[in-house]
Amino acid sequence: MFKNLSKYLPKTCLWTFTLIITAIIFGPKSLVYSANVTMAWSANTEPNLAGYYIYYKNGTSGPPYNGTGVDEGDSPIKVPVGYFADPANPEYTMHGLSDTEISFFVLSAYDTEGNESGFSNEVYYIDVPASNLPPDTTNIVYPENYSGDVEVPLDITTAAFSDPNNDDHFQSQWQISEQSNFSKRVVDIASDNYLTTFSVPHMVLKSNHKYYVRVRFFDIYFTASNWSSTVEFTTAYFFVDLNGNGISDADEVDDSVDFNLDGIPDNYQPQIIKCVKASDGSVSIGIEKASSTAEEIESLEVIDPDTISDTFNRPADLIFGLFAYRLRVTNPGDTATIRIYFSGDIFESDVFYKYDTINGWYDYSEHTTFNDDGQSITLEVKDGGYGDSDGLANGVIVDPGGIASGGDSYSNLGSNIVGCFIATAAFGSKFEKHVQLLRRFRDFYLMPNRIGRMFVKAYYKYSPPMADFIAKHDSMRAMVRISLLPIVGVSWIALKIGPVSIVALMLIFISCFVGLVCFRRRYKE
Ligand SMILES: [Ca+2]
Ligand SMILES: [Ca+2]
Ligand SMILES: [Ca+2]
Ligand SMILES: [Ca+2]
Repeated sequence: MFKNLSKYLPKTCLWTFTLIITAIIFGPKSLVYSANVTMAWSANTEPNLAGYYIYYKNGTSGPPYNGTGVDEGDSPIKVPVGYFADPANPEYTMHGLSDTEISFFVLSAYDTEGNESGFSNEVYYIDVPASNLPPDTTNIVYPENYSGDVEVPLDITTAAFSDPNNDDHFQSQWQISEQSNFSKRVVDIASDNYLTTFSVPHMVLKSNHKYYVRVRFFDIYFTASNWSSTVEFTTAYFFVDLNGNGISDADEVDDSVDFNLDGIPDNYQPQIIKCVKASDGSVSIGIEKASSTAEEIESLEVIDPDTISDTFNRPADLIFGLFAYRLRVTNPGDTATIRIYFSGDIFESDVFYKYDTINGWYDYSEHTTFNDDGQSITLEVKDGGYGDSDGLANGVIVDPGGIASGGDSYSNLGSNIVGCFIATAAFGSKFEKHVQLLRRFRDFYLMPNRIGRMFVKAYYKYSPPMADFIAKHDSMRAMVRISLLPIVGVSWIALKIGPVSIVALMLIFISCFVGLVCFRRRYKE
């Protein structure tokens, strides 16, 4: 059985060119103990092409492709172009693949200088036994059929998986549509992560709107069950947008915002740019169309990262939180570019992260440009491809993402340490721009060295009660804000211009901290 998954596989492309290869697989099929597979693909046409790498693995789809055990060698198998009898129609046969597990394959090309392209689409191979039967048809248990007021974000859940051969549950395909016959879908995602619960991607579902959902299960041989019976539901009225600009009326920016610096308030330019602010006012973001294929920014919102239940690979610190938008493109499958402005400094060392249901959290650097203004990035996104989380070339791109501080990881301090408690208490929000600078300073200059980490650890141990105390006293808050300003200033210089004396900075931190402790003691007495 052969199938093209055409799945987007994020991979940092280190090289100046990217090659797309479409691979197909065909027989001969299995021998007695193990399978032989021949792959064929469209040849790469770069003049300095030197060969291909064939990557494989067994079990689950997606990287890392670190398979072993094939007679030709461990993954990746390097095949110089001279190997092929007909380089215009390359074919390659592998011997000794597993005949009980699914094998997945991707290809890359390399040139005469050793540069490697990105991956091709993924293909798979499995030898299906004649006795295999499809899994039993499931049914959706939440939401219930004809239910209204369904809260968003929504997790759809099904009954448990069962299979007449007792096979394992390999994958589920989830479809949501505005039509009862599913002629056009707003979501069509096959996931081996969301098997009996599906977290509908952000921005897919509109407020107070009727939808239809269905699901089918796949066993380990990629044999599909029948579709579940369709469930009709209506979302709650969760989005008040009386002026119809696609931004929650409570989260609109005022007329002073002019991210694109053309002298016209962005609020008067909805055809070009749309802006939103976090509900506490600490962060605002503007999204501007940057290619002719970007037809309309339909909707934009700031979202709480905690509403995404999948935390695997999630960056520890999303400097401006997360935001999501819905972009309509001219034609299904179009590639579009947009420019995103932030209400605070961003740095080249930052990393733009995205989340989608198929790939989870991933580094989006390959399609992100940090602009010279230090306040904006340009993103390239493709309907049904990279940067689109609805899994479909349907003319709409839905896209949650955020800026992660590029500093060192500090997960060894325990989970959820993202705030600078004292600064947060003084400035009112962890996303406030002064607090952001301090968080970055911590990540860049304190976390990478041992003394810095010790200080941060002590700080996180002793500062929460202090922060509580500060937050409750307005005069203290003002005083702390003023006393933090020199530190913020030095942090800014360090981040912007480069490392100054770290020891001196840490001394300032420590002396301010000690000063606060003493002050609090005296204040209490
Ligand atoms: Ca089966
Ligand atoms: Ca509005
Ligand atoms: Ca403007
Ligand atoms: Ca799409």
